[in-house]
Amino acid sequence: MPKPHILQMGGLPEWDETPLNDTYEVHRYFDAPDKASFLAQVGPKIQAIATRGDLGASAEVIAACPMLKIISVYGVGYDAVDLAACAKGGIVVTNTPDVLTDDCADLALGMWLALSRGIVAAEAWARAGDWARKGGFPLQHRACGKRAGVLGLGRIGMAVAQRLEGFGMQISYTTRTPRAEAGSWQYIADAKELAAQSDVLFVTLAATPETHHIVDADVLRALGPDGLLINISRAQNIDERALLDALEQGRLRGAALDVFEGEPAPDPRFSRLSNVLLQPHHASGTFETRRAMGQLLRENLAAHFAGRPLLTQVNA
Ligand code: 8YV
Repeated sequence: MPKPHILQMGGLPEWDETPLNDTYEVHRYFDAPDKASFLAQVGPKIQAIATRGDLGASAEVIAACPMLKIISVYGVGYDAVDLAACAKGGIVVTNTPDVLTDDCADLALGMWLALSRGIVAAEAWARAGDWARKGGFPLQHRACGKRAGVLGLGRIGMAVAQRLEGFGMQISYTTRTPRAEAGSWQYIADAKELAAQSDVLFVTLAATPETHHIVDADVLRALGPDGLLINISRAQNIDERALLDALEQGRLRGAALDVFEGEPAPDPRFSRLSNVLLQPHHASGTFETRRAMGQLLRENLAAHFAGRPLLTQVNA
């Protein structure tokens, strides 16, 4: 049986690359020096795309693959996949939910604690000998027992909120409609109102056209000069320029960010700030989770080619 042809948009760990290469005729888009001529050459053969959450698949790539039937995303977020182009071409999209929820929530909590308590600067203080030279590290603000706003109470937002309960936080959340599972957590319909009632705002929303810049200058103003912002979702949920202005002008105490508009090269304005904690988009980056994500990506492809129901399809 000839192997199906798939287009791979970005690098994956060796433990995924090997089985993919064993099963499929893999065409490595990310290695091609001239993407346009590569697509023109291999596009007509492509039956499936294997991509990552951060890379997705553009309308241009999809249009170059007339035989394409499935896009399997390594990641829960599929905002970088052109869903309109998929709908037009009858292409199904799958993602990797659930398997990454706990690690993403863990990193969100870790980022919040590190930012609140100045853990990164304190480590440098101890390491560089400032402790002996200058004395104790400057006092920081308490993290626990404050008001937390969770913007987006999906799987990851829920896991973040559950962890925050252990820190004695008063939890409020914003979603389109109140969630029965939220128990005693306070539902606040509006993002600006949520920010006004929060000391720390966790952004855990899936990115859609409706959530674009949902955290704008007004929301940041409502969070206020004592507020902290944590983003483990997508950069486009935040107006990054408004955030940088607020941070530079001391209108926000701090931000911890795992995602950036220009990633993998964040705006250099971020690096000049001492009130930020910057992370390289690795909320799902553990061996355990990445292995499970790769397996789910491959299982969705295998189900498609065997004519079985897909495990985690996201579009109709
Ligand atoms: C990954 C992600 O970092 O799940 C997502 O939506 O963005 C992440 O899990 C990414 O897909 C791996 O490159």
